[in-house]
Amino acid sequence: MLLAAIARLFVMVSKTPFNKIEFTYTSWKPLVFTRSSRKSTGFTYLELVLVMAVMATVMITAVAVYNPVEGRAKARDNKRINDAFVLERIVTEFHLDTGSYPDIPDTLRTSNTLPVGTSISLDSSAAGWINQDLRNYSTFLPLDPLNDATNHYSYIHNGTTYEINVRMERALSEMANDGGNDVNMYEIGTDLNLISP
Ligand SMILES: [Ca+2]
Ligand SMILES: [Ca+2]
Repeated sequence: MLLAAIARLFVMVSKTPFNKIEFTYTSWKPLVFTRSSRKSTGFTYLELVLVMAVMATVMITAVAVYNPVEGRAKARDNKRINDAFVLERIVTEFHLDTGSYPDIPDTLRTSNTLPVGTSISLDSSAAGWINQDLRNYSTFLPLDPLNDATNHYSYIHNGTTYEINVRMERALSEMANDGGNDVNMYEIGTDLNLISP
């Protein structure tokens, strides 16, 4: 009955000029739409209410499914996970080639801060937020999409192990289940206790 009512409503509206549609309603009796010829369509009040309810539900569902704010945060998190693995590759390949990890040991580096003594740019692989010439491994150093005081990347090593941290906005389970010691960070590396909350 519902689908039939929707079909009848669209057929009637598409074939009849708006100013030619008339309707009458008395109590719970059928609400009758008529053409100018006075031919009854038999469209009832109950059918009209159901059609309006379905349309409202569809609109509410569409808004809930497509949340642009949520979508942008998830896109940023996808970039962060990808960047974390890029950083891991850079650090690992540098270690394989040189036997040491990039930058000086026991010094926390963050992607929103240039190390003292460097004056290029944060994303420079020549001397960026990780103060090491890494141009053989990457054109640029990854930066967090926001790269502010809350959301930025972190890196440290102690000469034998390293850790990389990335803070997500929506990927909470990934941060909590990475085996590290901080549920609010996505942690990768060879020792996830080097950086603590
Ligand atoms: Ca974690
Ligand atoms: Ca950690």
